[in-house]
Amino acid sequence: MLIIGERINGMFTDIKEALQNRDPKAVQEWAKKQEEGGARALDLNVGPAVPAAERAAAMQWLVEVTQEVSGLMLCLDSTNFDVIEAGLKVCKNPAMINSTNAEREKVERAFPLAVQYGAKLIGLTMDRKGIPKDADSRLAFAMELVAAADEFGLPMEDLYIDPLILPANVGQDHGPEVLKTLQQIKLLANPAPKTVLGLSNVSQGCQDRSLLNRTFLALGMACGLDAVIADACDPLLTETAAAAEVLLNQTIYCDSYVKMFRTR
Ligand code: THG
Repeated sequence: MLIIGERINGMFTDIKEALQNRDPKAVQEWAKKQEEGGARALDLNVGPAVPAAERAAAMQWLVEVTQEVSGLMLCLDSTNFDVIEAGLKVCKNPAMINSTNAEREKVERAFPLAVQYGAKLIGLTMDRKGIPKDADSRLAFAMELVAAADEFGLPMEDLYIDPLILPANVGQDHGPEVLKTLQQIKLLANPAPKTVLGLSNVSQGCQDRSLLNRTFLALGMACGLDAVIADACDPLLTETAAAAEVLLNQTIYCDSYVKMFRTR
C-alpha cells in the first residue's frame, strides 16, 4: 500500500498561513512527520488559500521547500495543469500528477505532460458532468483512461485510476460501487493500471473518522487498492495497512510487521 500523505494542503489553516507568509516551517514539519508515520509520497495542494493567479508560484514554493527535507515522491494536486506543470519544472523528487479527469481535452494535456516529465498520473473516473453513480459508468471512464495510456505511451503501471469515494453521510450508496470498480479495473489491461483513493473523503463530516477511514482502507485493499491519499499520521490507519498487507499475502509475515511497514 502506497500511502500518500494528505496534510500539506491549503485547506488546513497552518499550511494556508505558511503559504501566505512563505514560511516553510509547517510544511517541512508535516513532510517529516508524515514520512515518519509511513507515507511514501506527499500530496501537495495549494488549495483555495492563494488567489488563482498566484497558484503556480505557490506550488513551486511548496515543491522547493518540501524537497529540502524529504526525498519522497511529490503528488502535485491541482485541477489546473499550468499549476501542475510549474511544480513539475522544479521537482527533483519522483513526481505524480494529481489529477486529470476522463474529458478528452484534459486527457490530451495530462498524459503527454506525465510522459514528458516521467511522472505518474492519477486519472479520475469522471468527466465535466461529475461523479457517476454506479460501478459500470465509473468503469467506462476507467477504460478511456487505459486507452489513453496506450495512445500517449504512458506505462500502464504509472497510471493510477481513482474511482472517487464520497462521504458516507451523503453518498453511502457509492461505497460498494467504488469497491466493485476497484476489482474490475484490474481486468482492463495486462499489466493492470494501479488504483488510488482520497481515503479521508469517505469520512468528511462524519463521527469516528479514523474508524471509517481504516475500515474502508481494508475493504479497498481486499479489492486490489494500491494507494491512498490519507492521514499518514494516524497509527491506527497505517497499522491496518500493515496488517492487511500480511493477510492479503502481499508481504511476508514477520513478528515486527507493523514496525517493518513504517521503516521500509
Ligand atoms: N482524489 C484525488 N485527490 C484528492 C482527493 C481525491 N485530493 C484532495 C482530497 N481528495 C484528498 N485529501 C484530503 C485532505 C484532507 C481531507 C480530506 C481529503 C479532510 N480535511 C478536513 C475536513 O475536510 O474535515 C479539514 C479539516 C481542517 O480544516 O482542519 O478531511 O479524492 N485524486
